[in-house]
Formats: sequence, structure tokens, C-alpha cells
Amino acid sequence: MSLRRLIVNKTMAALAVIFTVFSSANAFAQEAAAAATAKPVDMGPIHKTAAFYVLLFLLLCLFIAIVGKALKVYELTRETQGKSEGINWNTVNAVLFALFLIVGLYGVYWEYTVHGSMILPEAASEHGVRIDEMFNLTLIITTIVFILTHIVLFVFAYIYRSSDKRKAYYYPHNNTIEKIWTIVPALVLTLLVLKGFLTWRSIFYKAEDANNRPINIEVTSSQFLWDIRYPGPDAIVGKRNYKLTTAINGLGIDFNDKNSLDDLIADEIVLPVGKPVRFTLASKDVIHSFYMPHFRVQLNTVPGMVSYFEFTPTVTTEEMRTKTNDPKFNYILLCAKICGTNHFNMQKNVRIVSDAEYKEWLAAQTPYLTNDLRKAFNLPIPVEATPAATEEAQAADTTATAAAVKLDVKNQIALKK
Ligand SMILES: [Cu+2]
Repeated sequence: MSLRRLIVNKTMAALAVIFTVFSSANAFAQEAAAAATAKPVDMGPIHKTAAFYVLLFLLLCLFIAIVGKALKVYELTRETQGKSEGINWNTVNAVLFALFLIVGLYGVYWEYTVHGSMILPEAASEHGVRIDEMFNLTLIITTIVFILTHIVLFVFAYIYRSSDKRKAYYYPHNNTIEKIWTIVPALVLTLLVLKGFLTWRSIFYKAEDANNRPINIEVTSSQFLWDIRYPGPDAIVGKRNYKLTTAINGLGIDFNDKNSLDDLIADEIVLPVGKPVRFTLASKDVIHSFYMPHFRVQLNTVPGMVSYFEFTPTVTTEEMRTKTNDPKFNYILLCAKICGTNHFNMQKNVRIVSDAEYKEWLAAQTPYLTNDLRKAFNLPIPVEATPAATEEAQAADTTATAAAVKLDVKNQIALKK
């Protein structure tokens, strides 16, 4: 081939374009590498900007466009020279489909094994086992359908790619197939929905067992915390009324209701194992969601209304630590509604303990009713001050008075100045 023909040859021109793109990219990379070794540059702030990624995307588009143009030139050249098509795009597409299937199926396998091993441990409540069964059944059915339909979809796209050697078979309609793919999914979905409905009913509609009454606990959400109220010896959490909310009565508890008098504040949720517990859920501001993942418990807390969730924890914290092989394991309560800036920080510790430990813990909790609240509700203030306490209080008083006198003298001096 003479030099002139070599220059005019369009295949060579296309290859030259590709070569130029690669070599210039390579040159840039080398330059960048040289600069990097000479003086380390902190790329952190650049990697955080959106403009960087927009430019990167545009650059990628430009690169693909250049390669596409080069290929087009190559094909046009072959066409003008009367040669057959250079690249069989049907085959390229078919191979890409097959590749996509293989990579995609590997992705599914990877998800199930890598992220699959990060799922929650076994349910720690009675109803949680039934919820897990539902999840697993749905997952198994959808996985089988997903894999089969995708294999059929991509394998057909590969095998029956466009070819000059065969003509497409015109197949517009088949009643039998229509019936099968309507009736089978309808049956499967009906069974799943029915099972879901029955599971839901078994969780939310319980016949009350007089010998095994649930422990009543009230949980109130607000931005961004949970207030937990336990009942006192009467086992009933007293009434509340939002109109009674004041600085010292944040939950608006009605202390005219005698059931409120012995109620307790708790900083964590502690429950005895194997005993039913009924949570009364409310919210002071926006909708939050009472979420205890290990017990498969989740229900919204809605301002202006109360909701209930009753369940029975079955595994103690200590047992779960052994089961998960994690000595630091703790059950948690989270908020599952994006309720504001500090939503992420709405959590509380939950401990499942033996009945004896529970009783001991409950006895150590502080009552809601303070002397200030007694005054506000005109309730008698119990006289339980011991001589030692009185002396202490008097001593504190004297110190306070002395401090106040000192401050006053200082202020007067300052004023005179
Ligand atoms: Cu929240």
C-alpha cells in the first residue's frame, strides 16, 4: 500500500482517531501521576463537589460519542468500498444481553450471600416468627419467578437475535398461555394476601386472657425523643390530656385521675421475658414510628390519636448475646419515620430480662408525680422528711442565702462604680 493510499484509507483514519483519544487520555493520566508524586494534592474537597461528577459524566459521554463516530466512519468506509458490514450489531447486542444475564445473576447471588448475611437475627417475639415466615415465603416465590423469567427473557433475546438466515414467526395470540399467566399469579397472590391478612389479624386482634394480662406501657414520641411511662402497682397508666401540658407536666398527665399518681418515668424499656406487653403509642408533634426491629414491631405514633401494639418477647438480651455471638448486643427502639433533622438519633435501649430482674428494676424507677406537680394539682404533699434531710436542706438554705448576700454586695459595688 502506497503512503498516499494509507493516509486516504478511512479505516486507518478511524483507528487514528481512537489511537489519539487513548494516547491523549494516557498522556493526561501520566501527567497527573507525575504531578501526584511531585506534590501530594488533597482531592477530598473536589471529590465532594457535584460539578466534579457532572464534568466526569460529560467527559464519559464525549468519549463514547468519539468512539461511536470513529466506528461509524469505519463502517461507512467499508460500505463505500463495497465490503460487507464490518460489525454485526445484532450479534453484539445478543452477546451483551447474555453478558447482562450472567453479571445480573451473579449480582443476585452476591446480594443474597453478602447482604443476606447482614439480616436481623431470628425474631425475638411470638408474632415475629409468623412475620418472618411471611417474608421468607414471599422472598422464595419472588426469587424463583425473578430468576426463571429473567433467564427466559435474556436467553431468548440471545438465541433469537435478528439473522438473515431465518424469518420471524408471526405468533399474535394464544388463549392457553394467557389463561396460565393470569390464573397462576392470581392464585399465588391471593394465597399470599390471605396469609398476610390472617397474620395481621392474629397480631392485632387478641382475645384477652384474664390470667395473663399484658403489662401496659405508654410511649410518647416527640422531636427527637421517646418518653416512657410505666404504671405503678395498680398496673394502669393514668389518663392524660394535652390541655394540661405545662413546663413541669410535659406529657399533660392528668393527676386528678388516681391511676396517674403512681406512674413511673423510665429511661429505657425493660420487659420481662415471656409476658405479654401492650404499648400505648402517642405523639406530641409530628408522626413518628415506633420501631423495634428485633421483635418485628413497627407502628406509627400519630399526634391526636393513640395506637396500640401488643406482643410477647421470647428471648432475653443475655440469650440473644449468646445466639448472635456478640457480647455487646442490645435490643433497640428506633424511629422509622423521617421526622426531622435529628430523626437518626431517636433511639432507646430495650432490655429483656427475667421476671425477678424486671420487678427489681421497676421498683427503682422514679415516679412522675413531683412535689411541684402535687402543688399544681392541689394534691397533699407527703411528709416524709427525716431529721437528717431537714438539716441538709437547712444547710443548703444557709449557703444559698450567704451566696445571695455576697452577690448583692457585689452588685451594689458595681452600681456605685
Ligand atoms: Cu421520629
